[in-house]
Amino acid sequence: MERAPTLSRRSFVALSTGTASSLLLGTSHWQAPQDALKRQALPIPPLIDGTARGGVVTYDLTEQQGVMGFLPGLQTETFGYNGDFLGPTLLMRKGDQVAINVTNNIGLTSTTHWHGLHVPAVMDGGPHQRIEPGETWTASFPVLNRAATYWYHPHPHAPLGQSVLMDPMGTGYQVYQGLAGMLIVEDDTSDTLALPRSYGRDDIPLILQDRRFHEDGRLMHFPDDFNAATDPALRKGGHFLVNGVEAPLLKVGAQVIRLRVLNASNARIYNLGFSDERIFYQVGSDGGYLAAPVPLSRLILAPAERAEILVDLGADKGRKIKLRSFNSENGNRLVPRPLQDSWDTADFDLLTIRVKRTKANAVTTVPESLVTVDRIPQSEAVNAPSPRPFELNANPFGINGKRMDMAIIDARIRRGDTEIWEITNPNSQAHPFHVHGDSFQILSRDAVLPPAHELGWKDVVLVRPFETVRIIKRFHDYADTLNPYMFHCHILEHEDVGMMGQFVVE
Ligand SMILES: [Cu+2]
Repeated sequence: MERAPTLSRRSFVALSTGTASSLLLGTSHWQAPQDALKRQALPIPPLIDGTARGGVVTYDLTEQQGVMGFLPGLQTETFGYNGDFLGPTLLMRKGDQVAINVTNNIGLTSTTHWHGLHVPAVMDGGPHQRIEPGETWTASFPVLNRAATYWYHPHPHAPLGQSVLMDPMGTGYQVYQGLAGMLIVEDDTSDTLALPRSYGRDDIPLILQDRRFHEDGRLMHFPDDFNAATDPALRKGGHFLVNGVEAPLLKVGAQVIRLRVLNASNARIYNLGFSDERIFYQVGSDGGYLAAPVPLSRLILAPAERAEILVDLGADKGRKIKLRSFNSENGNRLVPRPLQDSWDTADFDLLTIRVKRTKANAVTTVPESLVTVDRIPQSEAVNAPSPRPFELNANPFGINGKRMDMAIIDARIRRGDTEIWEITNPNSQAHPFHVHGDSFQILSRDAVLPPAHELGWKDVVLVRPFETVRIIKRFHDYADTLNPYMFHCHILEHEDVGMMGQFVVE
């Protein structure tokens, strides 16, 4: 019997390395997502753990053009890394020195950003690390992050202009076309935890995305065929893809499974839960494990956020359970009425889980505790009495009254400092705020300690309408006065029109 690769070991066998196209390919036949019809199986992106050469673990990624069959009888032109859509899951080990070669074959200027990784700014893959068509860019860095689920995606910034939203050189366009992949870091701590760790068997990557199509199958980009008067100015849609397939089927054993959920949507916020209203357990947030599993019945996941959750299916053999987004419960609280589409306020299914027999060596219990999360003391911050302010502006889009300008450094931070940032959202729309460079911690939401599942390491925080959020972040290394890191809204259309800024550590 084929053995599933084990994430805790260096020596696992990559699942179908190099054959992303056979898994995430246009030969797939879309099936209407009704129970009467046969659902397509959830594709599992190939897992690659790199090639060790001379003390460096090397990964190769190619941004390329592809074709997918998302809709019956129609072909959709896409982009993907090493395949037609999305990309392989990169597995990294904390402490390793890695090099990632990224070749750009999409015919457009691009970049590739390691979302959540603690890397030098010049290796970050932000807007300044351009990869021109036909070129290869190599990012090399030591893996300093804790074990967690990270991801990678393009991060180009098109020059501001009237057509910036549909500019193929923007981040929103390139991610929507399919350029995104998961990145898993493991470390000595994760090795010791009694968590499901067989990639694709009981440790399942789930990349959530929504899409909207033209009648001929082309992906619809704002604003080419959107009606500006009635459509929200965002790339959203009513086709919900998980790992590139609409409403797929996952078969797992009657045991505890881990879902690594990544919201790789341009703009959609999900309110996750299960069709039978069961309790699930969040064990990890953007940048690490939580102190203990947090029982939840709902989990809001904003663009770019990740959550690792455990689902105990031990008593569910023979049952079917759906992972659903209960967006009807959001009402107008996250996306106000003029900006809503019907899926912002309706429930919809993302994934059907069919529970089979318990597999050998299955994890059958949810652990009581996980790791020690050292909360950064506020007294460590150099600016605790007056946190650095970030006001999110929506009319026009910007931060602190200013649109992103590639030539302007918006904040200079001293190496060695710990800072508190205060993010205020005076708008009726929620904005997921992301900071590059390393993980941070959330101190408060409207001066109140956040809930337990937000007390771990984060790199994106959803700032709700009229809310003030304080985060604390260390800037202890990688000084570079020339190369900035970004902070921005991770609604990609907002980022593209200028809801972004730059800071240097010096
Ligand atoms: Cu925004």
